[in-house]
Amino acid sequence: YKNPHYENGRSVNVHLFEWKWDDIADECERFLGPRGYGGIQISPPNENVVLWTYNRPWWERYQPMSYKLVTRSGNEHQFADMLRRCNAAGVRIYVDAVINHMTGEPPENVGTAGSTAVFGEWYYPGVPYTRDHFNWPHCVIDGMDYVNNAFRVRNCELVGLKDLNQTDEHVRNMIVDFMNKLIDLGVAGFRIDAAKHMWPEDLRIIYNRLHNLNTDHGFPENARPYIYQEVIDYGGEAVSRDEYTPIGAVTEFKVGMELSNAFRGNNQLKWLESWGPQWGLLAHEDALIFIDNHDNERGHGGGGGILTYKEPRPYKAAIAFLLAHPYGEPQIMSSFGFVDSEVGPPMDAQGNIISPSINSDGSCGNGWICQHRWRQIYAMVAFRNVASGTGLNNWWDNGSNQIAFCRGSNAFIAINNDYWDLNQNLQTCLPAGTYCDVISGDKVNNTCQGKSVTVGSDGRANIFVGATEYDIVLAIHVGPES
Ligand code: LM2
Ligand code: CA
Repeated sequence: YKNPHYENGRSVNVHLFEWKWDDIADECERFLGPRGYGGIQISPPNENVVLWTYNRPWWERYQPMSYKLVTRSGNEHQFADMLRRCNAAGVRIYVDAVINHMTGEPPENVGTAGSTAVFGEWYYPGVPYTRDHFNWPHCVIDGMDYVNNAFRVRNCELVGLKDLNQTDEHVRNMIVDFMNKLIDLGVAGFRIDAAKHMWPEDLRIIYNRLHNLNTDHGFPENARPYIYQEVIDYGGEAVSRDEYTPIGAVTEFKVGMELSNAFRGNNQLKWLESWGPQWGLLAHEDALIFIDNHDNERGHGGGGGILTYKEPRPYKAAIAFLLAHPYGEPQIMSSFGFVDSEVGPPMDAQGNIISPSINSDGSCGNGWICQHRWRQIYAMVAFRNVASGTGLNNWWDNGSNQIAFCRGSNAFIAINNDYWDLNQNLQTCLPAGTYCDVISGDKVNNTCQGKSVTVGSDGRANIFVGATEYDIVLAIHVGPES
């Protein structure tokens, strides 16, 4: 369950938050496939409650009404078409699986597929679930439970969302049928939403009943779905991330916290020489890593203090380090712009999501940020692909916030987070030649639009990253883009 089953030569999972299935299919063919991205996390594909009361917030999608594949992102036909097209383009799809709970008791009770619920009866006919399928006695998690009561964290309600009992056979069957339907349609795996709130023993049983990935979509025989479980664990809680690593991969939230801290200048970059488990992080093969996710990007999920697209200079540098370093399985966020942390994606008066437009410079419009289309980010996806299979070597630092390292003899990166220029003759580990710095500009018609670096026969080059430059990163590699 810890292999994302990327196609050869690909890496990096991008969360296309609230995107529509038709738009994702287009993006696979016109951008993500050609640029070497490995996969996409999509928003929950199953029916959720419609909340006009709050002007269709993004979080309505974390309130399931049924497992029918009808949401603002599209219907089942569009979902299946996306899977065909993205898998054909070499890009995998991972589903955000909301299986801990059903919708709570919001002021409305009609779902995106038209299903209704009788909240007072715990009755969800669209599945169906009845009273017997939820945890009893009814209770709601409070703040102290996270510190000292794992039972209540798992068997009481998360913010009033009706808490399913995954120990019940009917509940297991409904969840397994839902997930197997998605696997048969061609998905490569799942983000398990709110995994902390479910018992690892129950999850293990559910995972073991899942089908192998669909070989018609290019997956190898006997391939198990990739499973990354959302467990927020900064330490000191009754539920630990380590309870979940025996059954699948786990989100490592400490990565975003530590790298945000460092790239904000609150910890020296030189310490990153020991980046990885020595920092108290999960083992490499267990860790799904990211700077920001859809919750902490907007101060939800106990988040905050995390770098986001709103602080682009340190954010891009933190992502560059995340992608350049071999540790963990990286994911990047692709957002819509927001001021209000509750507001949903760009939409028209009827509540239909407005597609991102694509500007002539490749960036997105209509309110979409599309970090995955930022040169400094897609260039580092190519860097990671070129560096695949190599280790980290020739670490250099200046004793404070200037660092550089090689990935085998395939790729080299330098980062300057000091207030003075980085100007050094460094070992790049690359064959002699002239390379384009992929951060400061694309290579067009064999010409660098940004900086270039000349590597001598000894592998050394003069590396310059000025303190006031637009970006604080320089990256070169043996791939065609550099
Ligand atoms: C998650 N991971 O464990 C998701 O990443 C996170 O985005 C979800 O919360 C949460 N768990 C449940 O799946 C979001 C959002 C909450 C929101 C819930 C449900 O962060 O604010 O809660 O989705 O939509 C909202 C209201 C809350 C209300 C609740 C139930 O904000 O005040 O509680 O709905 O009606 C009474
Ligand atoms: Ca639960």
